[in-house]
Amino acid sequence: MSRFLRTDVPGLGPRVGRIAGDHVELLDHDDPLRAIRGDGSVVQTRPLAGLALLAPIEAPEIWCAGVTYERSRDARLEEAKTDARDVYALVYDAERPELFLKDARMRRTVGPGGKIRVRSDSSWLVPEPELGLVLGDDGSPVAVTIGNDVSSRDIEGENPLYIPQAKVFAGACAIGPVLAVPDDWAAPFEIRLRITDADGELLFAGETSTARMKRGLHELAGWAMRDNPIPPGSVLLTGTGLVPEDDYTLASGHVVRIEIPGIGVLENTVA
Ligand code: DO4
Ligand code: MG
Repeated sequence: MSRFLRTDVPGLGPRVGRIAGDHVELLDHDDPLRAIRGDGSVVQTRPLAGLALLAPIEAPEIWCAGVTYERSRDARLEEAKTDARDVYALVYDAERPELFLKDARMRRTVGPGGKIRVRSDSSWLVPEPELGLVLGDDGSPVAVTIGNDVSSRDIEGENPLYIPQAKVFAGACAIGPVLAVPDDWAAPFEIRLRITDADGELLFAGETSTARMKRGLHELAGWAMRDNPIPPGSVLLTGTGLVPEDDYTLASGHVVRIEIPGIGVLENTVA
């Protein structure tokens, strides 16, 4: 898999880098889609270790798919407080997926090491570790990354019409650490989640695989793009298959570590 990152180069500003073993070849531009196409010349080579990473792409929009795993459907049924809980079972089985706009212009999204946030009017918040698709010029996925769709379970559980408030708020999303171009788009990805508190005590650990996803990656991208001009470089998060136990809520100082082998580790602390 070829992999690309972004970092701030002193005197030059943000630049895309192509990872080559334990080094990074920094390019003469800051456009990850161009880098994926092979455009650009190398201006510097730096060791990968210790490089401060920026979000791997300034995504014009971030979209999310929901209830794409059985585990997510079951969690929504458990948290729902209204008679409207059927909507989750129905959307899991329907041809049309659930899709929602999570962010635009990176206003609510941080990169690797950035601080994610909780809502002041929610008492039950969780990280949602998800495979992210980077959409290219024609809307097809051209790369993958890791995403965290931070969500409020009590606000969504109160009424599904509150989903935009449960999902869209300052610090509610993280992406990174890199963009990876899969050699084989059909191969599944393992997704691992580990949450620790400020003292390093383990609060939750779990893993799943995109093989458990009910829908295909290109299928989701196709639905998102249907009659909808999503700009190139936007990211589509493909849903969560991991949900911490019901007594867990994100709190200040908690560290969320999401690993997808082949892409890397996205780690963020709650502000
Ligand atoms: O219906 C709520 C969205 C669920 C979601 O974000 C997910 O399954 O990842
Ligand atoms: Mg989600």
